[in-house]
Amino acid sequence: MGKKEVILNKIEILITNHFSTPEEAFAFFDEDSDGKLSKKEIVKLLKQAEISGFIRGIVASKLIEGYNKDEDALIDWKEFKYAIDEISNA
Ligand SMILES: [Ca+2]
Ligand SMILES: [Ca+2]
Repeated sequence: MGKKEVILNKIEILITNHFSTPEEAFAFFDEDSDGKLSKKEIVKLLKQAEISGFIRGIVASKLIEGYNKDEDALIDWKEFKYAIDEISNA
C-alpha cells in the first residue's frame, strides 16, 4: 500500500468502527453544522483517524483538492459521500 492508501484505509477504519453510518460521521465532524466540512474540521477527522500531526494539514488540503467538486474549498455531504464510496470500493 502506498501512503495515500494507508491514509484512506485509516479514514475508512475510523468511520466504520466509530459510526454506524457515513451520515453520522459527517454530522459528527461538521462541528458548526453548516452542512460542509472545512479544512479545520477535516484536520480533526484526520486526528481521530490517527493520522500523524505532521501531515494532517497537507492531507486535509489534498483531500479537499481531490474531492471538492465546486469552487467552495469545502466538502459538502455529496462530496463526502463520493469520497467514502471511493474509499470503500478501493
Ligand atoms: Ca462545517
Ligand atoms: Ca464543495
